[in-house]
Amino acid sequence: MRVIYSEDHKLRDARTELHAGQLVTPFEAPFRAEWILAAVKQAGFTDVVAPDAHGLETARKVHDPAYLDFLATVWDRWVAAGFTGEAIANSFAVRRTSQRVPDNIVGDRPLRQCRRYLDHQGLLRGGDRFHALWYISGADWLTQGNRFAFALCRPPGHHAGIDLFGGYCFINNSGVAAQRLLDSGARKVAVLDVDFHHGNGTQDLFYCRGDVFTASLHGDPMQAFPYFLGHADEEGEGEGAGANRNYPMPPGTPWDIWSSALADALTRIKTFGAEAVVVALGVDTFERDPISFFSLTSDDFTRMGAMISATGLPVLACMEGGYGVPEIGLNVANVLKGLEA
Ligand code: 5XA
Ligand code: ZN
Repeated sequence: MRVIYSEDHKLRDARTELHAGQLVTPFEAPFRAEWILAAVKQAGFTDVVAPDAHGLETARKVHDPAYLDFLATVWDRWVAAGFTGEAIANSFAVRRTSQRVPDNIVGDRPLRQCRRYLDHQGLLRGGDRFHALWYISGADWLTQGNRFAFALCRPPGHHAGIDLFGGYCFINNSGVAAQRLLDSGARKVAVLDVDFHHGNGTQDLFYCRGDVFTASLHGDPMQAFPYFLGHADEEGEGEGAGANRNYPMPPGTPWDIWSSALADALTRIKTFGAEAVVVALGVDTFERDPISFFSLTSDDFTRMGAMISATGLPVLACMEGGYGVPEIGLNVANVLKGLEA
């Protein structure tokens, strides 16, 4: 198991999060990666290397280049407009309004599109916007013939769509990694999202494509973020018809129900003909996660890794959610143990 990690993740250190109507200390914070790193090392995963620097070439194939330009320039434009707090939209283009993009940064399309997610909207600052996508080095490790890699990246990525950000995510790390695998010779790959929250961004990236199967196991969007995508009848369109699978589940979902969904997703990934699996690895399915409502135990994460491993496919796990409880590190380490068992 190659673990890919860089201290650069600390550059992402948001100040505020709008949660339950209050500005709170963000759940998605640098300590998470530090706790996870310590736990995976303690569990014996000591092959920890820094990612290679990458340009935006692969990201441009899954994100709108204009969106990437927006990310690259928004902070400077925000500051130039005289704003000092985190970049956040406070004015939205709702029904029966013009879709023209105003000159003022507050009206820029991606910034106001985040109304769809209405979540933490503080934007990356300075030079720290794109380092998370460097973790596509994990894809290269698989392409070199290795079976497992774990990209311990922050910020997470699975809510970042073609030209949208939200839910702490800006660049879709798993999606970029999947694209990298394809560019390196794989004909078909899968992104398996086991985070508690629906991978709406990943679904958006690949919804009309036939070369990436996307499956997401998550809290029912009728009750859980991101609310507006993640229903079972979203199955892909055009060339992607049949290549998206959602498994929304209710509060309290335990391992026996959750693992039935996982078994179904893995069967479909094999039938699809995926040559590798990128796992969007959130551990916020844990029973004591502070912002989620499933009931998985720490031992269940080992079982999860073993089930994914039983596909026989190369696996790149990319870090997504999991918050605020000491077990996040143990739970990630258990998935890695299960993969290698
Ligand atoms: O996987 N996504 C998350 O964990 C972010 C959830 C944000 C909820 N406000
Ligand atoms: Zn999550």
